[in-house]
Amino acid sequence: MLTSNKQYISILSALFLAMGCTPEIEPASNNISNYQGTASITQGLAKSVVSNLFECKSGRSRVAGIGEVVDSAGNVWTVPAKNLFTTAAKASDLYEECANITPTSLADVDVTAVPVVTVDSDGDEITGYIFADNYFELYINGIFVAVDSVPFTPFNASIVKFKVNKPYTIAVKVIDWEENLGLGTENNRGKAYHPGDGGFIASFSDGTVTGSGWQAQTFYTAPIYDLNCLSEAGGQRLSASCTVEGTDHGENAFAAHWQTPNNWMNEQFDSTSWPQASLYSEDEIGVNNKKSYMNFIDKFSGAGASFIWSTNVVLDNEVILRYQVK
Ligand SMILES: [Ca+2]
Ligand SMILES: [Ca+2]
Ligand SMILES: [Ca+2]
Repeated sequence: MLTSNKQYISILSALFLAMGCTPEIEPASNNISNYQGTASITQGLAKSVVSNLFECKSGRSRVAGIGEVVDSAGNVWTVPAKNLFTTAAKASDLYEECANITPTSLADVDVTAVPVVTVDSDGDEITGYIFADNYFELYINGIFVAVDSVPFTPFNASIVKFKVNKPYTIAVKVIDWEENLGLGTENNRGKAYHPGDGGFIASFSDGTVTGSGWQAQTFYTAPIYDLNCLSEAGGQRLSASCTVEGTDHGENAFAAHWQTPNNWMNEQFDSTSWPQASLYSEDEIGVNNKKSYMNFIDKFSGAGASFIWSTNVVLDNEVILRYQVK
């Protein structure tokens, strides 16, 4: 069985040579038309459509823009992902430097001020504690609860409340934001095109925590410098063999896009083919120096929650997470 375009090309090349012909096939790494996976591929910088979603009133933040990039079939892709930041209700802040909300622990947070979203009017009231690198949109049984109040940086933490009966379904869109729109990178660690990482952790007052029982599917993977490094197995969209190194010359990077289903947040949505979430340590996500995480660690790893994402926490930049609370 042919496992890669590279093998296919080398076999074709050998055939051509045996026939006395010169092969005229470009390496698949440079040629979108040789890509055979299910993603739509774009190449290069997206056109900026929103220059910056978020102004940090107190302190500094990275520019959180939105872009559009067109694939070879003419389809327009929004990067880093379609989102509701400008229009939807923001989650209450546990910690948000730009708004000068910097409590040292949960004891200093007025949790009674957090609005309660009604999913079931006779349901139990549940409180959720959330930290996302970088941004989340939360739904319970398809009912919208809140979006993250900071799309990119600084790192913040959120608290939400909702009333629901078990069983119920948590669905979260998470975005690892990017500065170089469409390229999956940011100016960081001394490189102009550094691929930042994601990560999501949450606990809920009914004992629900993020972990390997959750599902995680990716919808946007970038930067990709060699399309041969992408593969798929069952429902998995894999990029483990793609480089995660930063570069000063990432302007021609490829990106892989998959359409998000319209009803991904609904209880009835069938995600049975989706992969199980991958777990990441606090060291891997790099939260040990972040007060927005450490000041509430009792509600994160201290509550038994793990950081989750898809299989590639660096390159997968739009991920949807789902979990049914039984
Ligand atoms: Ca955030
Ligand atoms: Ca990334
Ligand atoms: Ca990030």
